[in-house]
Amino acid sequence: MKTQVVIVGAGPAGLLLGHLLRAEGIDTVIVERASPDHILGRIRAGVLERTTTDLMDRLGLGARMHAEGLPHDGFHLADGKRLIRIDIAALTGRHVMVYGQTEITRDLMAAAPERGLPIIYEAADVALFDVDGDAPWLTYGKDGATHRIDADFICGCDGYHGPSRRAIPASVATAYEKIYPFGWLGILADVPPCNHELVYANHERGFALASMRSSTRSRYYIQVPLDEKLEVWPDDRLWNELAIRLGPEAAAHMTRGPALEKSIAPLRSFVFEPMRHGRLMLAGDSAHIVPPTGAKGLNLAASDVHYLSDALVRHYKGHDNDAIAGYSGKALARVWKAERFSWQLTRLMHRFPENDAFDRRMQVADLDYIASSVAAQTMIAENYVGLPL
Ligand code: RFL
Ligand code: PHB
Repeated sequence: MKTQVVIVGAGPAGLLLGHLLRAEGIDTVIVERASPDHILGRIRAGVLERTTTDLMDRLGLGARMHAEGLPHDGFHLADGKRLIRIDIAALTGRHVMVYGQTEITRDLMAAAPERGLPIIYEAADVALFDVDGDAPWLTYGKDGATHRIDADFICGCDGYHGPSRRAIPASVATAYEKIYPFGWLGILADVPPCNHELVYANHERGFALASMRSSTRSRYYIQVPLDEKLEVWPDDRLWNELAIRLGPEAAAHMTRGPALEKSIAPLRSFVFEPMRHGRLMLAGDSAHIVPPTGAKGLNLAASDVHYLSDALVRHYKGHDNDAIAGYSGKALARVWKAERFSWQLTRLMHRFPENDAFDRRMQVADLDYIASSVAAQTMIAENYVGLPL
């Protein structure tokens, strides 16, 4: 098979990119290792920046998001004594949208056939070839045969564990990484949220987050040690711990219910530079990871794809050969700012095993300062709502 652009991975980055290219008449094929059910069973992001919702609107695929999503004008930082409200609407004139990654993915997957965007699911052993030449290609296995796709460009949207980044020689790249000594244990339950906005809590016993997917479905997280086993957190113990860490106000309004899903995710900061090698471009988690504290991962995937689709359209339509070369620099400038914010908020809100009493007082002083300073709140709000493209 021959196409103009082949995309590896049908997560949010790959699906958004595929639709944006198809909307401009560029022939595009997506190859994805997993099945549609597997992809839609992954519970991940919940908070969308305007950059991300704008892309859905541009594609004419935002109707369900606007009907079912919840616009949020603010969120809270809890420090054990009080809730500090960050009024993002008043401070920035914008809001964020609570709408699950699963739902965005469902909308994009459902619209693919009618828009002429082929997605080859359950494609095994994807391998990339000649990415630094003029005619890159890839192979995959399906139905007992090996298939080949030739393309002008390969876009690696295959997440942190995918093969695309590994096709770039270490000699031309630099990877920056920070592994945190804890993970997030998440629970999804069909119960109303304890607060109509998100609550990020810094408690002596560790971080907790109260989030939601709708007015009847809640998503909560607690910080746990990296080697924690799910079995030691039956639902009752987890609800009790959430009530303690989120504080009395949230606990008073917290409804408990059976877990629909429970899982532990490690926290990592990671950036791979450059995001392009020859005719292979990386986008989303394949090139960078942020800890989830700033709700930036999916939104960074969307901003990468904004820059990348723009570069590919200018290449094909504007005959601008420099557009592709400029992609990595443009994307990375925004990526590093989101890395900074996610790292800073993670440090502010979590208990690190190596922290001593002084470090703890620094966190408390930081939160006190944020509570009293409009400048500090504005810094947080403008990053949370998403920096301009
Ligand atoms: P994805 O979603 O990982 O998709 C990559 C796709 O590539 C496929 N793939 C392959 N396909 C073919 N061949 C191979 N060999 C392949 N290997 C992998 C995979 O099956 C998959 O379908 O990456 P993408 O598209 O870059 O999207 C990134 C986001 O998924 C991620 O950044 C966010 O989920 C991060 N994140 C959050 N981001 C936000 O913006 N706001 C949030 O509130 C937020 N909360 C979160 C999060 C991530 C979390 N976890 C579990 C890591 C909360 C959590 C708990
Ligand atoms: C979520 O609802 O899954 C969520 C919300 C905000 C975050 C991270 C995750 O910062």
